[in-house]
Amino acid sequence: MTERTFVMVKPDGVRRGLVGEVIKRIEQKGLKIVAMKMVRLSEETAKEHYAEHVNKPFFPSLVEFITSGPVVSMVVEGNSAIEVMRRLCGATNPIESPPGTIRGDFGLDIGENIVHASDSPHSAEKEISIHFSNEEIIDY
Ligand SMILES: Nc1nc2c(ncn2[C@@H]2O[C@H](COP(=O)(O)OP(=O)(O)OP(=O)(O)O)[C@@H](O)[C@H]2O)c(=O)[nH]1
Ligand SMILES: [Mg+2]
Repeated sequence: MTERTFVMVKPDGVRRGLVGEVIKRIEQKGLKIVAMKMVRLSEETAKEHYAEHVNKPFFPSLVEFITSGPVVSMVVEGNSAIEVMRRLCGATNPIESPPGTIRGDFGLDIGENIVHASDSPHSAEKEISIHFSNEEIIDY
């Protein structure tokens, strides 16, 4: 089933020059990027994006990190795009993420794991609407 998901290269990924690497893997897989922009998230947007984690001990550092520099935000479309993007990213903790995944190949730190992808259809819809207006998403 064709789905859309929200993907973001996090500030560590941008700082390390991994934007192209992430985009390459998305394209190689056959998924389609239908919206993309570089932005620096406001604290408000960051808190909305990670609202599910508001009571976790790592929430303040998570918000501080995700607002620490520019991110590259995307809407990615394709067959089972939500599950496929999660598989391309790998496990939350890069130490447990197998080689071949983005986090497995490039990360070592759970707090700086390079990339975000929505974890469910519900999250995808919510996150796309937080980060993009309808006009920014291109049908092609
Ligand atoms: N320091 C710390 N950070 C955590 C921990 N669990 C999650 N995080 C961070 O919080 C982010 C969001 O957590 P989750 O939504 O559970 O993980 P995820 O869906 O794989 O990652 P995202 O794509 O960023 O949402 C993760 O990407 C981590 O950077 C933890 O136990 N300790
Ligand atoms: Mg998550």
